Amino acid sequence: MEEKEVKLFGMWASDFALRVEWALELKGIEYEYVNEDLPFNQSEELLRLNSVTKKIPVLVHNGKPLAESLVIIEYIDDTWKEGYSIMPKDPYDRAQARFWAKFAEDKCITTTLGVFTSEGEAQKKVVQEAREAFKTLKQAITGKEHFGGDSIGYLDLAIGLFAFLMPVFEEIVGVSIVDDANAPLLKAWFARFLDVDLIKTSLPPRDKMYELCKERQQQFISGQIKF
Ligand SMILES: N[C@@H](CCC(=O)N[C@@H](CS)C(=O)NCC(=O)O)C(=O)O
Repeated sequence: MEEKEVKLFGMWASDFALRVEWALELKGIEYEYVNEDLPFNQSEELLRLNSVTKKIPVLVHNGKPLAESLVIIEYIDDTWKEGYSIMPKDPYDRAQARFWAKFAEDKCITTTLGVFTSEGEAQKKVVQEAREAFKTLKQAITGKEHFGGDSIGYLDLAIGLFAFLMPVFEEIVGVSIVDDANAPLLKAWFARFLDVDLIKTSLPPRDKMYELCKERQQQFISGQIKF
């Protein structure tokens, strides 16, 4: 079979890889998908392509590899300029979108994983931090249908992983982080984002995801894997 110009190394349950899949789908780019066996059996090819972090996702375009999901999304938008615009056009809006994406990476992802992998008093503390972080995100969505405006864009792809994963994490841990009392605008956006056709049809089965998340939680807690 002829090798495609674009290849994505991902893993079926990876939220970071899903972000890139969404960007490729929005642009209508054809690509070959390589599903990696994580966390312990990365392929030789992946380790060669991303010898720095050894993580997925890795996008290979015309033989050249690129890592880090948000960097890849910007590259996709810069390279395939026609059709759907993922980044905002205005430089200030673009910078703001990057600011909030960094905030989500630094504050929301870290605290959510903290809740997921801690117990007792330590967990109570990090639950509060996570709730505050998600409450703060409302500034970026107030008055808008999506973070990108009327349609989904860069920031929606960056934050979208929570729309699917947060309820799964909350169910496993038995605490609520994004709810109608704490972050109603964000909770409502979760539903709108998951209702976008492209997103709806790309999500892995919830029960399979639930089982995998439980397994990962034990691996984190026992120190077998780190974030
Ligand atoms: N900041 C990275 C995170 C990527 C990441 O954490 N990937 C995980 C899978 S979801 C991975 O490859 N883990 C394997 C490992 O840590 O060796 C991105 O946005 O691309």
